[in-house]
Amino acid sequence: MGNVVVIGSQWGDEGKGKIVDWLSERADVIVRFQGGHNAGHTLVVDGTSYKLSLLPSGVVRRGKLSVIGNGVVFDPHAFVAERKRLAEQGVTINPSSLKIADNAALILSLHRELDATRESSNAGTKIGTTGRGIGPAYEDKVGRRAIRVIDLANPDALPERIERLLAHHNPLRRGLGQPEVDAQTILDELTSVADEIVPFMDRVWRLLDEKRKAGQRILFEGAQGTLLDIDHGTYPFVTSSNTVAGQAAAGSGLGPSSVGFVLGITKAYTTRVGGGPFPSEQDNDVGQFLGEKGREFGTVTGRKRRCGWFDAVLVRQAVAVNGIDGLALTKLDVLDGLEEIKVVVGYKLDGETIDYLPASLADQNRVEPIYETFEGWQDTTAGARSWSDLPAQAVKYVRHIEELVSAPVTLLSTSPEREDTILVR
Ligand code: 2SA
Ligand code: MG
Repeated sequence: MGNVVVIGSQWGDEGKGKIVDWLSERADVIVRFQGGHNAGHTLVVDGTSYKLSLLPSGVVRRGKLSVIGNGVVFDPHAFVAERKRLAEQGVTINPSSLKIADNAALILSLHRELDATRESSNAGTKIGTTGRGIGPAYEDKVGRRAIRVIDLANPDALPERIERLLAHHNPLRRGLGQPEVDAQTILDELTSVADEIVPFMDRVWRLLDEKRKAGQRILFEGAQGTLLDIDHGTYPFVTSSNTVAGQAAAGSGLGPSSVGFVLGITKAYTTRVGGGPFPSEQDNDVGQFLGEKGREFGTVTGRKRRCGWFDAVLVRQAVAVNGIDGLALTKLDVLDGLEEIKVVVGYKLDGETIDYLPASLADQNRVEPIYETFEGWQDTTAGARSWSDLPAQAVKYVRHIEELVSAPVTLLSTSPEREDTILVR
């Protein structure tokens, strides 16, 4: 195995956790390159279940180097809490096993507050965020006023950075009817945690370059999914980072030629959390069936996910924008026992057939899915460990998905257990 980037090809929650864990066993370095503690992975290693939201999956394995890249928005207090939680489970994370990019932007309490205020007010568009302050932190980064990891190592320069930040935030808070924040509060928030962060800080771009030259295998661990990408997703119902494979390079400081194989994780049906368009959503018995059988609740927030049929239009678009080399198809077993299974093969918009997701939100809400109907299978696929264990109809379904989205299925996951993974090619 060379380097691999794992990305979600739908709206997140495709089952990246299990696949990343499977691959991390075979990698030397595991890198997160976007998002923050809005991600959610449950890893089951030797019977113990670990819940991660900010840390790369490599932290639960000995001898792996984990890296938080510059593209991540880093909440220092969430880091301390997650590290403590893992320590209670016997997993120690120290500065030799984890590196945090010195040029990553921080998430502060004021970002979380702004996220919450916006989501609870009726004024703006309710996105249904995870409430972690992700969006506001990225806004400050792009607005060139963020406080970054490196600033924690230079406490003398902090007051000036904070003044600059508050010159933006306090007027904004006043406008939203929120009390102003004073500089000392932010300073205390940062200085109280600096000692627990600074030892992990590193020039990640250089470190990764060295690892690359040494022939080490690097796994890039994406969070969320392509349709939540700030540019390519269902804007404005998206997260605030680029979630596509190209971001693995920009968000880590390793050039694109080293990113390697692009593995798109794809669920055999579709889910999304939060608001926004979802053409194949089944707000009915079918959606209920998928949600219950697939246990579709968020890892971190416990939110119930909306469910619908597989949408080949969306995944085909994800294959193109990510340059997906192969798909890992997950949760096929959730479809076991259905009389018939539907797949979106195109959309109707104003009487015309289209084969893409239109860029405008209004059109995304208006498209009518064109379905193809498959005969289901009554035998179980759960726990299948080879292609020949699968019912003929299930094989047909997988083969047809490959054709519709123009990408081969390279991995097939048939249960949450790590061993229940079929390597197709
Ligand atoms: P945010 O908080 O600004 O990133 O939210 C913006 C949109 O992005 C969606 N989003 C997610 N959707 C599914 N899963 C996510 N991660 C966790 C998980 C979350 C959880 O993997 O289980 O525990 O629910 C995730 N993170 C962001 C969010 O729903 C908004 O639509
Ligand atoms: Mg998830």
